[in-house]
Amino acid sequence: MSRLNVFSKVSRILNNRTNQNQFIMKKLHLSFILLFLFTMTVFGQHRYTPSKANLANREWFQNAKFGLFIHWGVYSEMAGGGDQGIAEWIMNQKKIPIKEYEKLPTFFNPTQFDPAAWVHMVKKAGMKYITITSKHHDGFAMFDSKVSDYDVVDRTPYGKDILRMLKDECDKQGVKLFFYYSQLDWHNPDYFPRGHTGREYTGRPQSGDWNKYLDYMNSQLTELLTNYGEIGGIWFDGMWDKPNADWKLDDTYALIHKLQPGAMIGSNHHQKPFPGEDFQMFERDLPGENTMGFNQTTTISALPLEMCETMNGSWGFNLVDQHYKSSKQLIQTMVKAAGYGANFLLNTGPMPNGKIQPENVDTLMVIGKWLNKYGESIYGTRKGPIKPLNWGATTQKGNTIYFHILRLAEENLLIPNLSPKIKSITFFDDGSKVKFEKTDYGTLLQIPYEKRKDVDTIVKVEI
Ligand code: FHN
Repeated sequence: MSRLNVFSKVSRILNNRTNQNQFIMKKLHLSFILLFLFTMTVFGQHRYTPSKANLANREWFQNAKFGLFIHWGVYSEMAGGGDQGIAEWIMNQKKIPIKEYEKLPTFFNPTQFDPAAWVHMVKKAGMKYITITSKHHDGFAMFDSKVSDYDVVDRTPYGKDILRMLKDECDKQGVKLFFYYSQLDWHNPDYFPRGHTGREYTGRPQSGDWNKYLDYMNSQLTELLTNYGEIGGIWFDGMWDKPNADWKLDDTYALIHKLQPGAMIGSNHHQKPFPGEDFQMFERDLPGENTMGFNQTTTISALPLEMCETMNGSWGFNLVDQHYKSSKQLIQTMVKAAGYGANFLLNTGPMPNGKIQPENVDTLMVIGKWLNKYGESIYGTRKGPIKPLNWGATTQKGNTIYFHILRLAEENLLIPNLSPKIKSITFFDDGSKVKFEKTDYGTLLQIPYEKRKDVDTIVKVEI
């Protein structure tokens, strides 16, 4: 072999090696980038560590168990427009252009709004917190916003900050206040590109600046988190209108947690919780269920849970919807929710004069009376050892398990054998002993018909 040949062979081998090395290096480089991106994503997802105050609030929230949801806005004046539908959606349902809808605030004058009476009612109902709409999908703020004049102070003859009035009263009477905030907005032109709702009929130009909208939203949230003292948290809704948009949740959530580290964030996006959220909610369904078609996920996370429910079929005040759920039905739903460890957020839509519908007040008072007697089996509990079933649910506090028997055709209830061992079983109402027997199939409890309560027969099991 000539020298030249040897040289070119060696150089070919070396070249190949270099190419191979370069290839390996490139591969390594790419893997590195991918690893970095992956770590960033994962790290990003986990970088939120709830503050001590936040964890304490989560604990408080889980103990509280029962709250009032309030859907109040200028839509209440239309009272559902004679339809059975969801009254707060009237702008979208009836395709009312912004120009016309803006007339509603000009005669919104709830002179009979008495926040002290509202909060008093809440306490009598056994509720521990309120979640009120600060802005619903129509974009109208029920507080004094400085970044927009489309609010209750600037646009209505009433001219007072509803949220401030309510917050002051909540503080006086020791009730926590959460703010519902709709990310979806049918009024702001920068909510663009539009989502599934609030489209052409609104009369907005076919242009807008999405980032400007997010700034607007974050500014309003800043107002809510700085001007009203300590709040329970923010209850988001509306992301489902534009599920694929870049909501920059990390920024918004970080802002909220920076302004009030204790404030809890929840979002009704109907999916499993996103990083940065502090509780998970279920709309008109028990956790994991999907009878209404909202809950896209059956995931029940380890976060505190909440189920929200209407008293009739509407959130906002609806004049013609008389399909009220009975207090029995609502108590039983609350009990089942508690059996999942979830809070029950029961809604009312106040009337345009500022009063709460008497039908709703009556129902709340019945629930309050029930809780007054049986609250021990709900407040401060966590889900019990047996998942809610047709017959009822279980809740637990320390070594006490509460069996809530809601419907049971037979006089016996077979439950799995519990560990640690059962020490005693008594009826909640009169403390009398419940006869029980351990079998190979489980423990058989005797629940005679004469001991039954109409709403909930509670049996206390000590382990
Ligand atoms: O569209 C809203 C509706 O008006 C109401 O506010 C409920 C409450 O959970 N959430 C949305 C529907 O998912």
